Amino acid sequence: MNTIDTQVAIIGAGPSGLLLGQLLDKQGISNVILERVTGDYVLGRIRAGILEQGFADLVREAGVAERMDTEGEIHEGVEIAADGERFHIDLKGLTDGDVVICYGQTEITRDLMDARAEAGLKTYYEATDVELHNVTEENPSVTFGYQGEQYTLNCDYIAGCDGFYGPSRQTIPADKRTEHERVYPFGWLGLLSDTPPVSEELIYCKSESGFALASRRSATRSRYYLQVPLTVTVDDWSDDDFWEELKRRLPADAAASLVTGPSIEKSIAPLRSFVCEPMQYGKLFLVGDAAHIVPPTGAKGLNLAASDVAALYQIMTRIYQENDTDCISRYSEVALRRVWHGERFSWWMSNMLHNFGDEVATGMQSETFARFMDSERDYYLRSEEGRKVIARQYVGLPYEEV
Ligand code: RFL
Ligand code: PHB
Repeated sequence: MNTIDTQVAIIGAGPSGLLLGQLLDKQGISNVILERVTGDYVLGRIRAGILEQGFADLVREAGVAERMDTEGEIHEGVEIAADGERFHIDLKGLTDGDVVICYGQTEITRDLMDARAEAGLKTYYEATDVELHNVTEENPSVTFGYQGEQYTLNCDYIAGCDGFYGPSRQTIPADKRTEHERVYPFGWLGLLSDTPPVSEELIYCKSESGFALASRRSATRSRYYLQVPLTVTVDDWSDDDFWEELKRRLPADAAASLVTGPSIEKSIAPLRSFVCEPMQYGKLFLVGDAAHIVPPTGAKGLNLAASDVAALYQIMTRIYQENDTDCISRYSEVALRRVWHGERFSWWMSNMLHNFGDEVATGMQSETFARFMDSERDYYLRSEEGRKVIARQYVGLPYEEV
């Protein structure tokens, strides 16, 4: 058995784990990351594209912002196309000048991985059988297998950054946590292509045949999504089928100028709202998707992971620099307040912009629910105060001090 000592054990080398590790290192707090898959596998997962200001500032604080600040695109607005019209949400004008940055999660992850390697910080990729021990006691530890040998990682604290399916959340006894969940009756089929995007700004589209999103990664790389039933698989959709359906759902003038081409990635993500309460148990802190999932409609998943990281980073800094452990119990409260705002916004945007068909999840007839949502769009998209509410939440609510 090999033994390693560190201050903070981080489980998961997704954006949450990597960003936390980098920030802690800046404060001289030692940390080791355990990751189940290879670095290339992590980089192959095509996910978020929109970063809030708070996230970008945290990446700058971690000293890893150079490429994000040169290659990332500043987006001052987004469009919502619905009911035959295009509505412009002027993010910058409707907030205090706030904007979002369009820069892929893959790129942020790559930048963080490179910085970690450069700083000589340890990540065990392809770690097996990761198990957490003694999380409510003085000396927690994590055991794992690596290249055929067994390891024990002794630590002061554990950050569970291991996504929705990781072991951290399950370590909290079932009678000590409450899980809230809403599974939606559809998923998003995403397609990445090296084609010029159809629009400079993102277009969220509500159409008769379902939701679509026109997003981008750069002037030459597009990312599009279609709402699809849960019964289909990626193999059911050829590239030609995808482009044809996308044209049907985009506003007519955008569809007319759409440039199509071969896909370089295609995948389906189910839509879910999920929150685990509390997010801290003894010496274990849940961070990001390990504690909460949002449907991607509000572009909030990665951004909520970042606000968790910001809160935990403050707590760890206070523990190690000021010997203040009282702040530990504030983590859940502070993180969850912002998480629930993001959950509500993502749920609401999803309700407004998707077709729910015959699903009656709200205790009312599906046609009645659709009418409520028609009215919701009518009010929020046609009035400036409505667009202001959307803009404020889209750019992100402020971070709270712990
Ligand atoms: P991750 O990225 O899932 O990383 C968790 C890591 O933990 C590892 N792991 C383990 N490691 C060791 N031992 C084990 N037993 C382990 N089990 C798991 C996993 O291999 C993985 O590497 O969680 P993290 O770091 O919290 O990051 C969260 C984000 O990835 C997620 O919230 C966003 O991608 C959500 N999301 C979006 N968020 C935004 O803010 N803006 C967006 O525009 C946006 N678009 C999206 C999205 C998510 C999508 N999908 C596919 C779900 C678009 C899509 C389509
Ligand atoms: C993306 O570009 O992948 C993306 C952008 C905005 C969203 C979801 C996904 O709301």
